[in-house]
Amino acid sequence: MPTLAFPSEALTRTGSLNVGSVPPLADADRKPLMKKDVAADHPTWCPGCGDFSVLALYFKLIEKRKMHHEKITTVAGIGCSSRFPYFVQAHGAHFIHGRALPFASGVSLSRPDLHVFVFGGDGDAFSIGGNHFTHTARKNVKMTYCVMDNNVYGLTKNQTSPTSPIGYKSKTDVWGSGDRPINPMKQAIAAGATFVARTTHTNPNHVLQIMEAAMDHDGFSFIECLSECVEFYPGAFDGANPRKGGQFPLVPENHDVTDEYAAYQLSEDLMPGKFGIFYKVSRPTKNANEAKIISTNREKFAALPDWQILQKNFDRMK
Ligand SMILES: Cc1ncc(C[n+]2csc(CCOP(=O)(O)OP(=O)(O)O)c2C)c(N)n1
Ligand code: SF4
Ligand SMILES: [Mg+2]
Repeated sequence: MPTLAFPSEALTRTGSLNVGSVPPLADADRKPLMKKDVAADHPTWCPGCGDFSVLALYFKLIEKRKMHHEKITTVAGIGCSSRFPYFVQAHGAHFIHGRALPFASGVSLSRPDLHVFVFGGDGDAFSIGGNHFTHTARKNVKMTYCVMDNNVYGLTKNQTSPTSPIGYKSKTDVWGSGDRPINPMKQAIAAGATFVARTTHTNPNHVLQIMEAAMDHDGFSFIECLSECVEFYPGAFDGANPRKGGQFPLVPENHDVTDEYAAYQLSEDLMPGKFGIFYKVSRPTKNANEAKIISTNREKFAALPDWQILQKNFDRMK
């Protein structure tokens, strides 16, 4: 009876289970993945939706960084943008609205060999998921969270989102929104994210550059990626698109990314705003802190299996 090696050795390069006796190929000998190997179902977004470019650049990232199927983990909540994992032929989850981050935290903490990517919308991130955003950022759980901000709820057909500007007319604000929008960059910095960057779907090279830098960051990396909803909020980001008469101002070269106050100041200007890395600092991750607790306890109770160590903890709580 063939035995299954678990987890990564159990998968061949095509992602299927390796139940035979042929040993898996070493990473260096494996064929790099191309877009066609990871592109799943045909995306069901409206033609022209900004989310298409973000997905295409994620495929480019996978290709460029030579990731293998079993190492790609794509998690999302609910929304047009959150349909992302459906379109990626690899591991992932389309989870509950606003709850992608707690799910992703579990994956990240239990599988240190993976880099978890989370994609979602402004509603998913800052309305229903606002609390999770704050806590995942402050805990510095290692993952990359890319919010595809279109300033509207797209999937549910045009309601005001937390990033809709004052005056925006939607089904929930027929006379125009009167509520001050949140500033995602400030929110991320204040919450304790250790990597905070901004980009826009209309500048593919920049998106890829930011995705790579975010992936390489050891901690919670947050990207606000402007992504136009052509159906309900067309033209929302023309001000940041030089092809539509707007501007694409980069973060100044002399900006100190470790200066929290300077990062705040950069976040003041909303449209077009600045593009690039606003903030990047090094702080212990929850992953590292938990790994330390686990190894200390394993040493202390060396003779016990994991479940008995866990049982001992439960017993202490009685
Ligand atoms: C608990 C719950 N509440 C509400 C909804 C309905 N709902 C689905 S997506 C969504 C908002 C999506 O907006 P956003 O996150 O900005 O994504 P977009 O569609 O704009 O990409 C809402 C309110 C839901 N699915 N589950
Ligand atoms: S409704 Fe908007 S966000 Fe949703 S797929 Fe269409 S263009 Fe994209
Ligand atoms: Mg949205």
